[in-house]
Amino acid sequence: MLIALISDIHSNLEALQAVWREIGGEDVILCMGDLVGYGPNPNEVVEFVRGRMEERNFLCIRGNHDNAIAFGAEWGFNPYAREAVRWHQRVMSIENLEFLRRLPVRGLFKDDAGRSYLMIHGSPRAPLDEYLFPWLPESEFRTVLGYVRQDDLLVGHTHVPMLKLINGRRIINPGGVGQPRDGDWRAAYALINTDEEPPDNVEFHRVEYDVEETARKIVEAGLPRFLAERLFEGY
Ligand SMILES: [Mn+2]
Repeated sequence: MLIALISDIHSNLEALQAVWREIGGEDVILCMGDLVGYGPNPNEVVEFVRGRMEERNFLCIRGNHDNAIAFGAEWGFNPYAREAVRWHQRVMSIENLEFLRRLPVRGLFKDDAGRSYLMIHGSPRAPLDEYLFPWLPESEFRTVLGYVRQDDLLVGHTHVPMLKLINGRRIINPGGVGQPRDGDWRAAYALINTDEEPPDNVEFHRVEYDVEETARKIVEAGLPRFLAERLFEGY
């Protein structure tokens, strides 16, 4: 079984389509939230995901931007993010907002080898808000795993790819599809191959997409220009 991990699409349709061309045929897709926010195509991204969730094995949880846009909970957002939240609330359809409201905060998955996974956008301690950055001390990751009953924890939120291994258990972040922040502008995703032995059966991938087009649409929509510029730098 091949499990594709994606996260933080952020209304970037071009990045999602580029990733989908590589993972669309995998057995399972697990998405760790933030379908929307920042980018220019929230309705298109949500409708793409809704359609695929109906026809195949595709699980998706809620991120802090999905939550902010669906419920108006934007505390702690920077001015650019907040402006994008307001813009999303104006342009998104009722049906798509309702879809965001129904996304669960946590997801569970068990693969065909019996390994179990907890999906959460931020961390078990603050599901929508805490950032598990790769440079945190190992003791933090140990503490976090203390709140998880499953074998592995799958997160998003930082937009930085990460693999932490602690006593045979893993914390995996595939990186950001639609707004990478590790200095590489290309869309990020990861693959778990359950035909191989864990923990070394996860691979991180990058794929180029039409970033010029996404940036053009951000500016055209009247969203902050900074949100277009950062896509080229991957920060
Ligand atoms: Mn995000």
